Amino acid sequence: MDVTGSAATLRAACDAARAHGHTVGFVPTMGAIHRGHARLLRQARHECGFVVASIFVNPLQFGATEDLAAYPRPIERDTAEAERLGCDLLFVPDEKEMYPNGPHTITVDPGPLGDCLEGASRPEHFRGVLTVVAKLFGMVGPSRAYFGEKDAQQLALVRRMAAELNLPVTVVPVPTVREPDGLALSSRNAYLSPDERQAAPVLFEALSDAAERVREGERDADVLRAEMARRIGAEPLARLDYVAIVDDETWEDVKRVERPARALAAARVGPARLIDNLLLPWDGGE
Ligand code: PAJ
Repeated sequence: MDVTGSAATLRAACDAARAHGHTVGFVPTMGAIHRGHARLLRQARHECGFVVASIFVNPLQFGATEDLAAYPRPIERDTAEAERLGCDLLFVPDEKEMYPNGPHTITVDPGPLGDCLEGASRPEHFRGVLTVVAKLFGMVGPSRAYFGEKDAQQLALVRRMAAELNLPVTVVPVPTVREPDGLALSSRNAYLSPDERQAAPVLFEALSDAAERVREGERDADVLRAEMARRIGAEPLARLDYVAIVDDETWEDVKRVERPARALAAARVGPARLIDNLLLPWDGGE
């Protein structure tokens, strides 16, 4: 595996891979690689001739009060892990390489879906995400780019960006990887104390409970939302941020679960802000 911090070297390597007839697959990350990231990399390896991963803790997507400085950066372990997972090229730019002229004047506007849910709690977050993802797409020129369903709103926005800006890339969704007790893997789980770690699966439990109720016939989304909020609210170590049930295509709040709908939850557990989501069963599915 080659490792580079240079966008020019990255572009040349991707051009060469394409010239050899390889499909270029791309997995953007902020590092602290865990089994969630690993699943993206494995799928890319399976489907593409040339696999590029990036590690860049993107300051543009962190709010002023967020964990930018504290975000874990175990670069040696990450490099070994990317190599073990079959990555061909690891791009690890510094801030100067990504933003040589300081803050951008041109950014990607996420539109209304950028302002709700995660966007309501983290203003400007999705503008930062889409801007860096657009830049990385421009540098790598991937045919296929892999994103986790764990960050469902991010995945939906990247898909919309690719579709509406006619970017020549297929955005590939990858299912969420979880701990045995249901907690979705996240670099931020490292912030949890043992007690907080025990409390953290409450998000998944609330989402699974909603899915179970739908299976048993409940269709009223307000009933499901109230029950999810009650369940998370009953956990003393969790501070609920939001619960939602949205149409899986439009991301509008639904009244009744009669089409593919997604349940989402966000809560603060100790120092960590955790998010999770689950596609609900519906009559046309399963
Ligand atoms: P990061 O949080 O490092 O996540 C990188 C990718 O891994 C994202 O697509 C995310 O959805 C996926 N991922 C994280 N945890 C996962 C899990 N438990 N199961 C499956 N996939 C998981 O998301 C970002 O970085 C950044 O916003 C980025 C897209 C790199 C732009 O800076």
